[in-house]
Amino acid sequence: MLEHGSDVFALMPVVRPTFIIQPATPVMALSTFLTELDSLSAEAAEAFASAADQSTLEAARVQFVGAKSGRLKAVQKGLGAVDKTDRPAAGKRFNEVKQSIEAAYQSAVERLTAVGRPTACRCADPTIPGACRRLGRLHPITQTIDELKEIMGRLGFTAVDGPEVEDEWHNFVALNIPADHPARNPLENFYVGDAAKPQAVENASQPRDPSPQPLLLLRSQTSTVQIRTMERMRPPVRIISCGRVYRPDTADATHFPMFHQMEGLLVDRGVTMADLKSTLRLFARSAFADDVHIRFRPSFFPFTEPSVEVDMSWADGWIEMGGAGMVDPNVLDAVGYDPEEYSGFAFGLGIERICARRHGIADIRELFKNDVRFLHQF
Ligand code: FA5
Repeated sequence: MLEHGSDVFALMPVVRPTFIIQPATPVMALSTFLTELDSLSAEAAEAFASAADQSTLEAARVQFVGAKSGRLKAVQKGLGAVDKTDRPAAGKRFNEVKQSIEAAYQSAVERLTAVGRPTACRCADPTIPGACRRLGRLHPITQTIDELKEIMGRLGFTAVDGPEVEDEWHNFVALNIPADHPARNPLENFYVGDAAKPQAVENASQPRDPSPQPLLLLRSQTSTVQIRTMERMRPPVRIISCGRVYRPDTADATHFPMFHQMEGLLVDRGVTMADLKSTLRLFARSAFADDVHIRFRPSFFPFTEPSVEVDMSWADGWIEMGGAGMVDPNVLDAVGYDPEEYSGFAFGLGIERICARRHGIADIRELFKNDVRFLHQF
């Protein structure tokens, strides 16, 4: 037994250190290591993807990721031979390749397992959420038209339609627009056919165009429907007509070459301008809000006398919404109404401007881009 404090080393034999000369570890270039890794990765992916049955897959697994003699293991050992400074980069790439080889193996396992499953299980899985169908909706202009019809219906106006391809009689002549009026200029309209052809009828005092093929155009205003309605009805008349009209206008924030108008027409005994204004005021309050103001500005339309521009205003200024006036006696005459007995008012409002104002749309061109992200808001 040794005494506490005795010098234990004094009892041990002196061991002289032996120096064994080890062969130096060969240094592997990083590029060589990475090339080896890449080809291993490609070969393993190919082997797993092409394995047609479980036993081929198992053989590939042992070859590439086998714990003892798998090729991945062998490459991992080579990591130690990579120069110390390159080792972090080599290790990082090794881990990535290892994960991708394991993922390739896993997907091969799933593929071969699925092959063995009964077909019925593969096509009907009631736990998978259904495909969500996006619901469509009406275009904001169509929604606005529906609301305008509803409002005017409550004021006693019936909605009627008219054709978009019109003859000159309904678009101009019966509306008291003579042949030399600038509104009939071919450059101001979309004529269908030869607009240079001389017309049989130039104004309403002549008999109606007897030719079987009158000159046609895309209607430039819904006022055409005033004529078509009065031709087939006797007073009292109380209609609106909403639809497309076409003009070669340059598109900007408030104009488009195709747009929509709401035409209104009321013909009866004793109709006055006061009826026109109260009707438009009632309409505006229903379509917008109680704080809307209405202003009539003197204007000229060949088919109304007197004629006005209808402006509406909110806190931020006046906007022109349309034209209006008392139906011109010449127009009543052209459709066979007695102007001594009947009077009437008419108006035509721009539906894009109404829609834009209701929804705070700054530029009416947005309405026609057909961008569902925009349209879906309404
Ligand atoms: C007319 O079209 C007349 N037919 C209105 C009328 C009817 C007057 C009945 C008298 C009696 P005007 O060209 O001003 O009028 O057009 C009426 C409204 O249509 C304009 O105030 C505007 O709101 C709208 N509008 C006109 N051009 C365009 C366009 N290019 N794009 C969008 N809206 C337009």
